[in-house]
Amino acid sequence: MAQSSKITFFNLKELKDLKTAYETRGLSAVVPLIQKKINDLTNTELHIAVMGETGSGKSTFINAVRGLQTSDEGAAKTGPTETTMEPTSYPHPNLLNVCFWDLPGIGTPEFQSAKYVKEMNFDKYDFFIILSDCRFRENDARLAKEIEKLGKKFYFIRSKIDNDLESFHKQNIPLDKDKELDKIRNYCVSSLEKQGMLTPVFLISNFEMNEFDFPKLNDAIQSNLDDIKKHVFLLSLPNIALKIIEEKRKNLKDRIWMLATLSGAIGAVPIPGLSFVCDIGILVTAIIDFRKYLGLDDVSLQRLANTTGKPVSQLKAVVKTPLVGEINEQFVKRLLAGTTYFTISAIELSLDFIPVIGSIFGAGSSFLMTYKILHGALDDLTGNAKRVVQAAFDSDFH
Ligand SMILES: Nc1nc2c(ncn2[C@@H]2O[C@H](COP(=O)(O)OP(=O)(O)OP(=O)(O)O)[C@@H](O)[C@H]2O)c(=O)[nH]1
Ligand SMILES: [Mg+2]
Repeated sequence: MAQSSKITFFNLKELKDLKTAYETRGLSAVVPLIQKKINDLTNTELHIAVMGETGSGKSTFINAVRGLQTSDEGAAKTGPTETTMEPTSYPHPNLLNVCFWDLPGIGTPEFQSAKYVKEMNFDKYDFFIILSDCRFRENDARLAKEIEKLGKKFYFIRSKIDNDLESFHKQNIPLDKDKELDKIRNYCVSSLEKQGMLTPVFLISNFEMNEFDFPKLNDAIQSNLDDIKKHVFLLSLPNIALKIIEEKRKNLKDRIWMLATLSGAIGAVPIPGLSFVCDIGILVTAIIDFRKYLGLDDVSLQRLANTTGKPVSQLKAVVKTPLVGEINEQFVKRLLAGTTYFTISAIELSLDFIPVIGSIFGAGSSFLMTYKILHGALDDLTGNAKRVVQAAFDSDFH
């Protein structure tokens, strides 16, 4: 199937290893290879450093990208008296392997970039965000050059863009929004150019993360990450736009054949009384994970309600799936028994795209059941997550 032929997450060598393992040692030899990949996709760490002058909005940004308000548990303290003096880590509330680092301000004139790089342990970060709420200065450019020397990526963000636009309203000045944004963007880019740094600048408001250049920033970050880290980063994004939900669906879909293969392998080498339990375990865990990544668990819904100022009951009212209740063995057994609950299209049932092993599993196998149920569950959860986003933002934007 042309549409499904791309196997993501495995490079050519890994696919060859899978094939060889299967051909020489059988199905059970494939299990650890797939298990390792799923483990990487779930647990690979991502460390993101956030820098900029005092008051530029670092802590607020770190909260916003994690879908948190300052008042939420685990949020970074914000405001004029909360200056960060040493690197502070802020784990993502749903993905503990994703960590944002709030680094101390770089405002002093005697700032020494090389010393800062060493003291802040730049080696450990995957990429860097440099924020400013006005133009960028010499210190920002010097830092970026140090980051470049390490072969790492940085992204310049001009924050508080809502303030700039608001000032037009306050003074009753007519506003051509795109023109004004271009002006600010160009101004920031040229302030960096003057420091010998040719690089894009992304305009954002920490209070309206689904607006302005936030989508472009995400695209830029993703384009510079390897497949595994890109997957982890994408899953960490707040569920604030239909595009993000849709990208998460595509990424999670690419995990399903692996989970089904594990389930199928366990089913194909039955341990009396155990195999069924193992298969159920895979399904229970996957459904709970999918739900969390798509922001449909109770805590995530509450957070989105806090962010948007909507009562959580209004968001829950558009959620219409049994998958938001308790997911346990009994629940999954009921799903398996009710074969009509989830349907699957012919295209998705054509398993010829699955490397090596897809074709060996017949109808009714553990592989196929897992494959069907997880496809159905993912589509069901995605539809609900999209309705939640629409209800939260009262619109059907992007
Ligand atoms: N309007 C607007 N205000 C913002 C934005 N981001 C942050 N702020 C406000 O700016 C002030 C400073 O934000 P912080 O996030 O505490 O700044 P910081 O960079 O962490 O500051 P230090 O920790 O002192 O270095 C707070 O009052 C925030 O509410 C934004 O995008 N728009
Ligand atoms: Mg701070």
